[in-house]
Amino acid sequence: MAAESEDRLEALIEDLLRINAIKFGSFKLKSGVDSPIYFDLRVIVSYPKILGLVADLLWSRAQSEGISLDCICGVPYTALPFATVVSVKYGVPMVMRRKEAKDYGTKRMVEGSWLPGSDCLLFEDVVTTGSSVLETVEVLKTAGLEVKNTIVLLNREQGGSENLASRGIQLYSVLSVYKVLDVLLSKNKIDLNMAERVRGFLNGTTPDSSLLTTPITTKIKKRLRYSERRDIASHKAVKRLLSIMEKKKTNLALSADLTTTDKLIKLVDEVGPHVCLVKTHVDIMSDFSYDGTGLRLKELAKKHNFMIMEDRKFSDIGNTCKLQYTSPLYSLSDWSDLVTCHGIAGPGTVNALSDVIPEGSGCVLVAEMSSRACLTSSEYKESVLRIARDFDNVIGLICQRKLSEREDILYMTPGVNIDKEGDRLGQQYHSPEEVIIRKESDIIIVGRGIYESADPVASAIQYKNRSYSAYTESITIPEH
Ligand code: S5P
Repeated sequence: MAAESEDRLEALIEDLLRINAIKFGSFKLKSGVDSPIYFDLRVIVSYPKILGLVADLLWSRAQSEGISLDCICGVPYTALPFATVVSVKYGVPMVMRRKEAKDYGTKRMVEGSWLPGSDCLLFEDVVTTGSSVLETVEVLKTAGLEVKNTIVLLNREQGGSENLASRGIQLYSVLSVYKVLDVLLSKNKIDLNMAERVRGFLNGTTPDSSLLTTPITTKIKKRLRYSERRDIASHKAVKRLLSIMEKKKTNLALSADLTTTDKLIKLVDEVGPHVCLVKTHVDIMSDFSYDGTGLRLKELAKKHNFMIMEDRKFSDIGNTCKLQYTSPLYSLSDWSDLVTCHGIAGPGTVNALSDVIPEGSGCVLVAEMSSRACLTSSEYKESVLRIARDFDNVIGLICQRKLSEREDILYMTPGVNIDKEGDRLGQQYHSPEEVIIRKESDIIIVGRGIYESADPVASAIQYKNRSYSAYTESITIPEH
């Protein structure tokens, strides 16, 4: 998923149900097949607020993917007003595809003004197989426009992406049909029976085959296994962490926020066998020393096979961060594999750290925070994602959910606790299942849930088992 505000997406899904743009029941499709779900997004045009929200979400998806374009076009008719509103709101030139050629005058199939070879971004309301996108692409190409990217409001996940990719067109979606089901289920707008009926229909039924241009190969979006992710990843640290997660069967990170070396080393030695990563805050310690703390942590990392992330949250201008990272007081590069970094100062921070972080180590960018009323707006998250994309040494994100489609980086989520909903200082907690299954994150980061428990090892095992089972559950969706 792109870095859209989850709230806006959930609000849109509820609005679409309210205005009958999404319907549940029994509907006969063109193919004669009975479908338990039906989308009619044409009605959106009569609801200006919803239309405005749709335009915002489509445009922000284009921005977060960094799509370069000269103009936009909506597949007629439903996506035509979507493109128009984007054009007006964001000052982007638009071209308009005619459905029928005029029988007098110019006989043009595309209206507007553009230079030959201009990049045109296409918007569509719903994609099933992608056939209507392809039809419009052909017309635009004939008129001298290039189309490499399409953004769809709702992807039915029935082969459209693969079909378009085979024609060189990348499809991005704002919503997937599975997301719609999850949100409506969580808000009690549909019951489990209906959700299962629709899932069964989507997984097991061939869509309107008369519309297919190439055979469907994938009908269900399957979560990739750690081993598959490892093959996709290019950064050594990502490969290493995924290998540890697979070998030790753990996606738990310990946030070892203890203030003395003795306590820290004892906890890490006990819990080390159960975690893939230990996260530290050296600046909260009263007695940190390079030999006494840093190097001992490094020995334990070797002994128990985990990686170390110093949660320094670098956030200053590049030069200062470089000085902080290389300060001999901490010698971070000698014992930590990863460091966290904010995006607030722009790309300069990561850029400066790239000069000093050794090969095989990397940065984890804080894109989203767990604290109440934090300031990580969707625009901010999108900018952080752009920085992550621009720098090879960014190996992952601190976030509350899987914020992008990228599979070559890791999504790590703090704010996890089985017993509490939060603390008195604004921390907000979720369960391991919520984070791994519903929010599709990779790693849970747990601090007080482990080190403040009466039996930290037993608690770590409990978090590990629940979080890893959540992962195995989400990769074992049956394929059809
Ligand atoms: O958004 C965030 C980012 C981080 S890195 N929220 C967080 O809580 N963290 C860190 O995760 C925080 O600094 C602390 O070290 C840990 C959470 O600790 P817990 O005791 O609340 O589990």
